[in-house]
Amino acid sequence: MQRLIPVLNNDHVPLHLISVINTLMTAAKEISHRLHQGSLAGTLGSTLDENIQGETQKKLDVVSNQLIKNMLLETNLVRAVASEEEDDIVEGNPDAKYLVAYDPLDGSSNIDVNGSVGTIFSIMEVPDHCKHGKDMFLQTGDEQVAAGYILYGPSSMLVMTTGKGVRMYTLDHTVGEFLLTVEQVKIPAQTQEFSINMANDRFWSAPMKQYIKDLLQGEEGPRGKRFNMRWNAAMVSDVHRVLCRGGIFTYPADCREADKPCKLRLLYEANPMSFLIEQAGGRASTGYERIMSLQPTEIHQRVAVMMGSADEVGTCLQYHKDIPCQRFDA
Ligand code: AFP
Repeated sequence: MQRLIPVLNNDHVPLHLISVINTLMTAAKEISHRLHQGSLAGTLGSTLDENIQGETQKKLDVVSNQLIKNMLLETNLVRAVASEEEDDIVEGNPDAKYLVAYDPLDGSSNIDVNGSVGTIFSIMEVPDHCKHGKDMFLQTGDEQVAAGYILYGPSSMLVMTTGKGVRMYTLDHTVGEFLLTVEQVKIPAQTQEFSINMANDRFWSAPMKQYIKDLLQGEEGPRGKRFNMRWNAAMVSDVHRVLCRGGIFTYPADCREADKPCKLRLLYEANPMSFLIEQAGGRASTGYERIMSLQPTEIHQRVAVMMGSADEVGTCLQYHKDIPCQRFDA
């Protein structure tokens, strides 16, 4: 089986970008090891701190964030990093060309119950028009040069793209290498599986309520077929399933908190996942706009997400076209 670096070399990925990706993999191997140690590593549980998102930080959130940040900045190939766990960007080599936005441990509320979690990353280049500060990161998802995630499940898997399709690699712990295990990921256009947190039903907009209501009516309803539901409470894990066998993953806007209608973050969750989904033949939308076309206005901004099997996402978007409503997120 092919190792990661020869595959990237064959794709003519620039050497410095390969080095940045390889550094992320080194950090991921350490995170994978600590996670699989569980409570033996002494890093389960929460800290007494909250991150900028207002979420209690798990010890492994902090450990993973520090690992990735320090290893990336030590390469001297990274101009700056933006992390879910950092209030502001952290500057690196002023002459470097790569920017890395990442969620060090997505799904971290699953850690203490031994659930799947993952690291999500998005890599961009420093734009010609802006060489300093957080505005460097305010680029559309279409500007990403690489994106992916490491899913720490029963096996640790890297799923990534550099714009030439999506490949999956499995970590071989005996040799400490990510080996190519899926050469080309293609999402089926149709599906009978949806992924949403149903507990929020009463807070959704009218189009979303109707879309889900019709799914739940199965064969007798307007969709004319039965659907199944999955919700792992970790975007990495739910999107991985969609990439493996199709489906629609959605975290729509809702009216629970007027000042926070959306949950998922654009720069280091929605954009990298959208890059993967589109490269694998799927679609990724807010319900009204294509996610990778959005112009970010701040590094931790949140966005509504509907992504996966192209035809099913299209059906969901048709409900948003046909049913008028006052958007929570606009
Ligand atoms: P945590 O990292 O705080 O566990 O949040 C995970 C997440 O951002 C995303 O990965 C999940 O899809 C989503 O939140 C789960 O949200 P709910 O807990 O509201 O279902």
